[in-house]
Amino acid sequence: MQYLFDDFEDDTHRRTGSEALCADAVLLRGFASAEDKAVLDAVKRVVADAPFRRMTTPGGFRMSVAMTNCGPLGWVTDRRGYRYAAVDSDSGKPWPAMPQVLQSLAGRAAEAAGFADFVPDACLINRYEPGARMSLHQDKDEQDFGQPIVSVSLGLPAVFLFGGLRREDKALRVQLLHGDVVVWGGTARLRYHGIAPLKNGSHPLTDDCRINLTFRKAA
Ligand code: MD3
Ligand code: FE
Repeated sequence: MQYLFDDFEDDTHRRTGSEALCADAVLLRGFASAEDKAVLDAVKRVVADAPFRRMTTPGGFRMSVAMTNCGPLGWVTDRRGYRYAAVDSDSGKPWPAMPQVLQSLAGRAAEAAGFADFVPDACLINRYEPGARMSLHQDKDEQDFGQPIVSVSLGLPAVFLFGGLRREDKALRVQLLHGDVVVWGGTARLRYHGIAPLKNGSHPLTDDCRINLTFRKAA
């Protein structure tokens, strides 16, 4: 009878279900909702070992989004460039291991979107406070663009900007809500994307912020 309940939720609250954002990008509405507390607990454990920090771009700008990582590799930026690194330069230690609940969620979401056996080696964790934004960019620091990226949104809602393969292409806007998961693969993998400045708000599980996790196969 699970499907009846799922349909009920779709039709009355739009909390679950999947929709294609474009070719090869699947939005799984509410896919992480049932495990939101376990996911946020896992994030807390990571952050205890590798605190959020605002990194510097190669051009010398301090990012408004605070970041940390877990897994064998972590995405970093500094004056030397963007790259994946095995060591957190703030602590001199490897990034914290990827909690099983996070690895499992990413694998199940990829599977639901048609990517079997997705095993991420990097999870970038972004924290947006009101006003924080991410300008249009491509994710191209990974070695194999045939591997998808899975993103999980928690806490305050954000407007996701979703462009084309060229920076000039007009960006569509879609709201990402607590519990939403998006899987980007195939032709969507190199689309420009970003996040509009976060609006003020309060969420029962994250207070005044939005947390986004992106799972990648970087190496
Ligand atoms: C489309 N993060 O960390 S997640 C990033 O909400 C990043 O924090 C945003 O862009 C955030 O690089 C957006 C959605 C997302 C992530 C990766 C993508 C969309 C993507 C890679 C390719 C195409
Ligand atoms: Fe990105």
